[in-house]
Amino acid sequence: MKYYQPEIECASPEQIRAWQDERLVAQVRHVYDNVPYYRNLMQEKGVTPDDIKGRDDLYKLPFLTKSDLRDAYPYGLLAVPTSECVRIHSTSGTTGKRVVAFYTQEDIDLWDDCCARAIVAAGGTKEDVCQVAYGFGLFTGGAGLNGGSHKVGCLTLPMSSGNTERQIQFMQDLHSTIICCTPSYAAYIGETVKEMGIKPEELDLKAGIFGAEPWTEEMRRDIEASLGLKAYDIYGLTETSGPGVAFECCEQKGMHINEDHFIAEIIDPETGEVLPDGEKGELVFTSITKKAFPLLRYRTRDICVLNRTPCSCGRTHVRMSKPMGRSDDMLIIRGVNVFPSQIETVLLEKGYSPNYQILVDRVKNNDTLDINVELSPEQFSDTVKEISAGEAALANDIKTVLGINPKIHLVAPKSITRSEGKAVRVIDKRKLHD
Ligand code: DLL
Repeated sequence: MKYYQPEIECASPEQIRAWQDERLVAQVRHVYDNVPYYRNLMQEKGVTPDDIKGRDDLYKLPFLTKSDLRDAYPYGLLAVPTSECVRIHSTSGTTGKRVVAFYTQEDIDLWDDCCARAIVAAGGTKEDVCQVAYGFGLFTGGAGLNGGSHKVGCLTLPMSSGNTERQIQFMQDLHSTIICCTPSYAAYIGETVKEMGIKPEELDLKAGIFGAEPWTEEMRRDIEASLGLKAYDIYGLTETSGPGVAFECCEQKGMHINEDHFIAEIIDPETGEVLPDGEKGELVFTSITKKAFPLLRYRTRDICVLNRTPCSCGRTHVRMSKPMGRSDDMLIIRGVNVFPSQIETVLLEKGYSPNYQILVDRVKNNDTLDINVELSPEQFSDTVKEISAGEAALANDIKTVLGINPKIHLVAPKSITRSEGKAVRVIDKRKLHD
């Protein structure tokens, strides 16, 4: 099985556009009639459902942002009666901002289809044993991949995250072939596999479906080596259902966005102007099939690029690049824009582990950048001289990329807390002083 829904995933661009035009018109009407909050926004902008005749009119609609979601919390953006909703999910709240999303049974069904497409694109079939080690509960990761795995017909292990040795035990006993979790948790499982004296080739894993947080190509290679699998990226957010908005195919040159359910735009985050395909900017999504919580022109804050060139996998849906950062997690340190992924790339290229922590502070009006980097047991050395030389060399490498000088602290193995879900890698203490 190469595609889960070939007639949709490989539809002609004209067919995709026709679906989008028709569904958008109906969705705008549905939202206008049922969501007073958004109707007010449209009225303020002087636009009515009659002005929206298709995708080309999308730009006329107002944007929605996370602050709208907070203002309308919890029921203000719900577009159907609660009696028609069957489930709620919510953001993990790593940034303290809670978003509550609602689903009808049909919404869940379509979401599961999106996740099933991702699993099949990673080579999944009904012969596979799929271990879902994303968190279950309010977080969308566990439920989404679990639903997708059922649709594909995989033998599904709803493990949730944590209890790493038990994960590995099940992986061995049940011969799991696919693992789904955050990339940072995959790296942790890989590390534990090694500590338990198990070789990657002794596991049956063939594919991993990793997402929910930024990760670099270097991290992909590390995880692939430590678990003996091919690692695939998957993207999504609670506001648009969860994982499965976009996913990687075997070509791994960007993630195909499920355009029969979502219209993607790239905008300039400063001006809100729509940018042409190929330009870098903030990703904006319009859900055209969701009924309970259908967000129109939702600003994700994720910075990326769209690519419409044909993909040799046969899928015709537009591809998005890996998010290059979020417009709201970009750090400005001594006036310089810094994305945590830039630091991670240098660390992994230089042979350090993905266990690190970035600490930013302000001392006497000057920004400080400290990076704790954990050494592997092999790298760990007792001589202060060697550690200092390593710190100086790494500081220099990072300065070459960022243009500012960090203070590096090479720390002992296992001294940085591992993540079982989304890793918290940046601690910006300046926010506490402000
Ligand atoms: O993280 C949904 C998800 C679960 C995606 C499992 C993939 C796998 P939220 O908790 O609402 O939802 O966080 C959404 O996470 O706006 C991105 O900034 C980030 N993110 C999600 N997937 C990726 C990815 C889930 N593949 C926010 N690469 C998004 C980079 C990602 N960042």
